Amino acid sequence: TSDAPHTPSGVPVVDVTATGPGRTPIQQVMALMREHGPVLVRRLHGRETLFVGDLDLVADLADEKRFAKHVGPALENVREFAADGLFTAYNDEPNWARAHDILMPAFALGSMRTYHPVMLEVARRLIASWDRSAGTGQPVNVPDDMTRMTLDTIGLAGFGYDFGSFGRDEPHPFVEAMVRCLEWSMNRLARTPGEDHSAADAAFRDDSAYLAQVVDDVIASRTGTGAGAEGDAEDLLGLMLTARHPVDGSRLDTANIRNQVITFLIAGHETTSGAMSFALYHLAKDPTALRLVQREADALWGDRADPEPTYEEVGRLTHTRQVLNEALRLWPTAAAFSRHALADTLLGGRIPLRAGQAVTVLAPMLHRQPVWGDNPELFDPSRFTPEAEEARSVHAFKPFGTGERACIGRQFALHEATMLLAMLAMLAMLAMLVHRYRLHDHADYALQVKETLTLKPEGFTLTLTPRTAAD
Ligand code: MNH
Repeated sequence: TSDAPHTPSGVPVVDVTATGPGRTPIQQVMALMREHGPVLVRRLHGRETLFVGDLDLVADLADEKRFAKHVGPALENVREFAADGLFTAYNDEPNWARAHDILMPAFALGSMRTYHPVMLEVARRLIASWDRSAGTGQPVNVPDDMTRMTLDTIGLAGFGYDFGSFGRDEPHPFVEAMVRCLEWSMNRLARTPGEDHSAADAAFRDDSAYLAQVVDDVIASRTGTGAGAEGDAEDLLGLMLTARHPVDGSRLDTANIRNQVITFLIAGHETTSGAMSFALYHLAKDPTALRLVQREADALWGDRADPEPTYEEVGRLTHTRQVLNEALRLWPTAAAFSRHALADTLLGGRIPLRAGQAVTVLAPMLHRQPVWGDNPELFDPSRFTPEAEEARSVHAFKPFGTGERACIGRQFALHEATMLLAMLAMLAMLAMLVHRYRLHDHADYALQVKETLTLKPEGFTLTLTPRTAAD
C-alpha cells in the first residue's frame, strides 16, 4: 500500500529533508502515518526517527523491564533551559529520583484539597474577565486566557507567586520568553546543517537567562520575606526548600531547585492550558456534549449566579471529565514521548531494536487507531464511560506518557493522583464556565493547531452572552 522505501524490518522510511518538518512537525508525522501506516521512520538531514502509533507497539514500549524514557533531541534542547529538572532529567541522574521522591507528597490526592481554594480564586479571575467581555461583546482569545489561568494557578499553588496575568493585556513576559524557548527547542530540530543560527541562539540565551531571573525572584520572594520557609512547607517550593529525602535525608541543591521551578512553571501550565482550549473548542462545536456538561453543572449549582464548587463536587463532574479525556484523546497537548530499548530486543515481536535505540510514540495517532472504533475523528465523550474504559486496553490512551517517568507518577495509584492536579483545575473551571455563558462560535472557527512543542488551537476566539432561562 506504500511506495516509500522500507527498512529490512519492513518499516517505511520517509525522507522530509526537502521540505523540512515545517512549523507543525507533529501534524506532519500525523499526515505521514495516515499515508504510510502507524509505524514509520522519518528521515531528516540523514537523522532517522522511528515513530509509532500502533497499539500493540505502544503496549510493548510500556514494558518497564525492556524500555525506559528517552531524552531525545527535543528534550535535549529543553535541557538547555530546564537542565536536570524532573521532566528533562536522565533516568540515572541522581537528582531525578531525589526530586521525584521529595515532591511526590505534593501530588498525592490529599494535596489537591490544599490547592482547591487557589484554583477557585483563579477561576474567578477568568470569570471576571470573561464577564467584562460578555458585557462588551468583545471576543475572548481562548488559548491566551487559558494560559493566563493555568500560569496564575501553578504560580500561586506551587510557589505562592502571583503572575497577575488577568491584569495584563499581553501575556506575562515570562510566558512570551518561555514560548520562544520552546519554539527554539522545536525549530532547532529542523536546522539544515551548516546554516548560521547565532542570532537565534543569542536570543534564546537572553530568554533563558530571563526565565532563570524570574525564577530567582519567585524563590527570593519566599526566602527573603523573613516569614521563614520552614513555616509553609505545604506547596512545591516549600517542599523543595525544606524537605529532606525520605530515605537518605538529602536535600535539593539551589541549582536544581531553580531547574525544578522552571520545569514546573512550564510543565504545570502549558499543556493544561492547551487541553482546556481544545475542550472548549469541542464544546463550542458540539451542542450535545455541551448540554451534558451544562446539565451536570446545573444539577450541582442550580441557578446560583456564583457557584462555589467544593473539592468533593469536582470529583462528581463525570461528564466534564469525559469531555476533557476526549479532548486529550484527539489533541494530546504533549503529543509525543520517547522510549529507548534497555537491551537488544524485538519491538512487538517484529521490529528489531538495538540497546539504546529510541522510539517515539505519537499519541494523536495512537488515539486514532482501530481500537477507538471506525470513526476515530468523531468527538464522543462517551468513549470514556467506565464501561468503555474497562473494555479497552489501558495502553490505548497515553496523554500523560507511561511508567515511572509519566506525568509525575511512579506506580498506578500515585500516577492516578498525579493526573488529578491537572484534571481538578480543569474540571472545576470548565464546569463553572458552561454554567454561566452561552458560547458563540462567532467566527465559525476552523481548527488550526499551533505547535510550540505542545499543541494549541491558534486564534480560537468566542463571544459570550449570559445564559437566560430559555437556554
Ligand atoms: Mn505533565 C511528564 C503530559 C500536566 C508536570 N507530562 C509528562 C509527560 C507527559 C505529560 C506526556 C511524560 C513526558 C515524557 O515521557 O517524556 N502533563 C501532560 C499533560 C498535562 C500535564 C497532557 C495536562 C493536560 N504536568 C502537568 C502538570 C504538571 C506536570 C499540571 C505540574 C504541576 N509532567 C510534569 C512533570 C513531568 C511530566 C514534572 C516529568 C515527570 C518525571 O519525569 O518525573
